[in-house]
Amino acid sequence: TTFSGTWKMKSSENFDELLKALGVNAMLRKVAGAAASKPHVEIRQNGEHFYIKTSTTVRTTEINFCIGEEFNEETVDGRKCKSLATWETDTKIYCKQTLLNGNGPKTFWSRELRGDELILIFGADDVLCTRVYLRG
Ligand code: RET
Ligand code: NA
Repeated sequence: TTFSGTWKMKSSENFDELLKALGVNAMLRKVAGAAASKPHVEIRQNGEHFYIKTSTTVRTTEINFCIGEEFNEETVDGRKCKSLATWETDTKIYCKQTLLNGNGPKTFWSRELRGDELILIFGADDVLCTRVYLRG
């Protein structure tokens, strides 16, 4: 089985806490939280190559990467970073992010297939946001 397919979010924990840890102000957190509650995710996996498109009404991101090869992306709050994804297990990708400019909390994401679900975790220092997706 692969990550390929379209995904709909079933639950989300701590997204607001994550944005707080990233320094996003209350007004923008409100807009971001509302939009991020109905994301549409499309993933195409070919072996170790991934394309992930995450769409919301206010922000859509697309990433293309290979496991073990550095790539450019943005943190959840939209800051440019270098990223490196590695297999943590054979069904879980761990991606470490390094900001290109300035300072901020240490950030990462992980994406794991668990049964029918895709578990996405965003981390900022010790704050974890967990988002569960189902195919659909
Ligand atoms: C920022 C800050 C500036 C204002 C807005 C934002 C919106 C972020 C959103 C993120 C969605 C993330 C998802 C992740 C994966 O599940 C950049 C925080 C509006 C909408 C859906
Ligand atoms: Na999401």
